[in-house]
Amino acid sequence: MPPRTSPSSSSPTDTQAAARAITPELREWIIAQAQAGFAGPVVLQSMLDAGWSEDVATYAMEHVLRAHLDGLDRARGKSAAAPDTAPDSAATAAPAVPEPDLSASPLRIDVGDREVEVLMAMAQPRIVLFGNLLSPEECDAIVAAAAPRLARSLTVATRTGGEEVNDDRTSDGMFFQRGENEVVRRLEERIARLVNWPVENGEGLQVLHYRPGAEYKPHYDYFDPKEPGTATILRRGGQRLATLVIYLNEPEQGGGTVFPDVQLEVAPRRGNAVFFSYDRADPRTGTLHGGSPVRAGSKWIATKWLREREFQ
Ligand code: PD2
Ligand code: ZN
Repeated sequence: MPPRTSPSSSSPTDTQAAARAITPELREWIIAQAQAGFAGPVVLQSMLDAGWSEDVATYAMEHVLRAHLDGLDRARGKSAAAPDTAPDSAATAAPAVPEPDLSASPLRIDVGDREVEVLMAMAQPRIVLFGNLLSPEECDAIVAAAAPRLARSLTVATRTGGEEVNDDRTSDGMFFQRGENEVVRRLEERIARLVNWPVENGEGLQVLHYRPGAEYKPHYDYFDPKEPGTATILRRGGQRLATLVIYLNEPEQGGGTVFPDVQLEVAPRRGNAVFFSYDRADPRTGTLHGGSPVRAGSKWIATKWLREREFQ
């Protein structure tokens, strides 16, 4: 039998509730049924018999199986757009998105030259809070290298594929080239090991500086497929799949990173980082997030966005 429903997920009022109903337990059960050779309608009927609403069951089946198949395609080095009929080697399935290995509920993850702490993990949306990603000295070194190069932040303009000043984002910012200096290179290698995603698929590290009053209003980090400029943007490495926001200092007040869909606020602690992933460009991922206004002091962060393919 499939895992049982929770009262809130058996009759959702929207697709976000449906997305939240996909627990790791349910995901594993659906994949196991598919691997055992049960046809979709049979699996669906088992879920309905166990009390799942039709909406949630259909959504969960589509979502879980698509993400699983994308993972298999990636593991075989193929694009999801060009599937083949090779037999499933499910045991070697790679996740479809960057993902830390938390299967053994580790308190720490060895990233080669450092032990990163796992402070909090949420399944849906996928959000993981890490501690000790950077030392205080490394944070200071990144700020010092970025400070002389700051300019008013631009955001990618999906209408045109270019960049524009955006009133929703009142910070100053800059981008490092990937591997531009020793500390950036070290950080990029750590991130690659932490979330099991190639360094080459990462955009250059972005550094942002928020003064008192500055904020980044809630937004999604993926590129909206409905916007005309998105096709141009996607030529450089495909969609964004995950974000890591790294705190380089501590504002005196304010400046948390908020996830309004799940009413979560992450405190900006120096050296810590919040990771979140989104397996499709859709609000149903629940990854709406923003930077709250800085009330006192200032805030420095570095953001790493991870793409589907090599980012050139
Ligand atoms: O500064 C933040 O907390 C923040 C919030 C939302 C950064 C970003 N998004 C980003 O860089 O995308
Ligand atoms: Zn963002």
